[in-house]
Amino acid sequence: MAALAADIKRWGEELGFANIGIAPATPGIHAERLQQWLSKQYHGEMGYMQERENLRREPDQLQTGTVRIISARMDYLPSDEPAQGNPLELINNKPDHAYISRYALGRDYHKLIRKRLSQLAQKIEERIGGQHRAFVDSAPVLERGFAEQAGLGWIGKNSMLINQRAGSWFFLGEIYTSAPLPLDPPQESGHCGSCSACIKDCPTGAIVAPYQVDARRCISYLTIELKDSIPEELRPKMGNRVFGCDDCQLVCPWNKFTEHSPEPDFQPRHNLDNSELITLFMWSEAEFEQRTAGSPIRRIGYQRWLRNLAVGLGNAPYSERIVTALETQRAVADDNAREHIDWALTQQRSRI
Ligand code: B12
Ligand code: SF4
Repeated sequence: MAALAADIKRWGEELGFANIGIAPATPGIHAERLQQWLSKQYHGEMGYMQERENLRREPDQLQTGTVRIISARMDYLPSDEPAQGNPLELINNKPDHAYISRYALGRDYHKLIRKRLSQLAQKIEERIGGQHRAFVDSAPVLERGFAEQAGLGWIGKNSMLINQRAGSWFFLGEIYTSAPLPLDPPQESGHCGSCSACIKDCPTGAIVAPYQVDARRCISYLTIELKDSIPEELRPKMGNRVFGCDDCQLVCPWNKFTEHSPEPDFQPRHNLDNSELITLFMWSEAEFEQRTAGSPIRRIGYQRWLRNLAVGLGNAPYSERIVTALETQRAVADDNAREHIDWALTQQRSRI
């Protein structure tokens, strides 16, 4: 089993993973923390977090016979992307430009990571038989908890898994396996020390206590998960962040040590890292469908894209071009998007 574990790590590297670690199939304290988080209703409209809670707590229920979780991480920051600095420039000094979170600039990671993990699972099966199943993100898996137990990093005050060498700009994925592989030691936790930059700089105050994110206030949730109206009191705080949010990673000192991704799939597409809000807002539905094919942005659909961009435009300095764009797109917006457009028009006109 020790030789197999070494091979799995080598195969993982060959498949583009930055690190692989092995955890027990018992989430322990992480399951209790999930329970606390749910009882405070921090999951908001993400009903799937509550409904499949037992599967998160008991890996064996998700995949019978699981005794170990092979946890893997893959860096995603594009190779020419600075880890800190420039993205903050876009947020702080270019309010008429859109900020799209770094993970969503290129192709959707789910397929790529699941495919690579399935290839790894296949190699394990060829070697020893048994059952080995790959998961990434959308499955009921406590990914950060297992990654911490597998020694891939520690859960920081912003609740991100942070790696001492690579910061937090990476995705996680797992293989649930019936192979009793030797366990990796967890990384020593608590490297955040007295730093609380993420808590202080979160635009909406979503990190309500160290390690606890109230998703209902998190811009990532508001722009990607929430289907209905974005609470009005939070809209001005969102600035130009129109799909996801990275502030709590951009200010994290550990991200000075970020490793960049060599994956061509994670390179920005369609100038999404440097576009005016108006340009994206004026896309027709057909353009949205075509330009977001294979991107994580596709998931929110055209109307929520308009909704989010309308909030950004409402927060931008007054411009006649913006008012005209809002009035034009009002005609194709559904009720929800239109309500946000009307809010944005009121904001714009209040600045004349
Ligand atoms: C639901 C979800 C969200 C929600 C809720 C986020 C949250 N913090 O819970 C929303 C939509 C807001 C979100 C946002 C983002 N997400 Co998200 N999300 C998930 C998902 C599907 C489940 C997370 C979960 O279980 N939450 C429940 C809470 C309880 O668990 P947790 O966040 O891991 O928190 C742990 C600690 O905070 C700690 N804890 C909690 N309470 C307490 C109390 C004390 C006292 C202590 C000590 C500890 C502690 O214990 C928890 C369990 O270990 C995972 C994928 C997965 N299947 O796991 C991706 C995932 C966590 N997201 C990811 C990413 C990239 C993001 C964003 C960066 C995307 C973006 N740029 O917009 C943001 C980051 C926001 C943030 N600071 O968390 C990555 C994170 C990779 C990493 N390096 O950590 C994951 C792993 C997806 C993936 N496969 O790569 N996400
Ligand atoms: S992603 Fe943005 S809104 Fe969410 S916790 Fe981090 S800084 Fe706050």
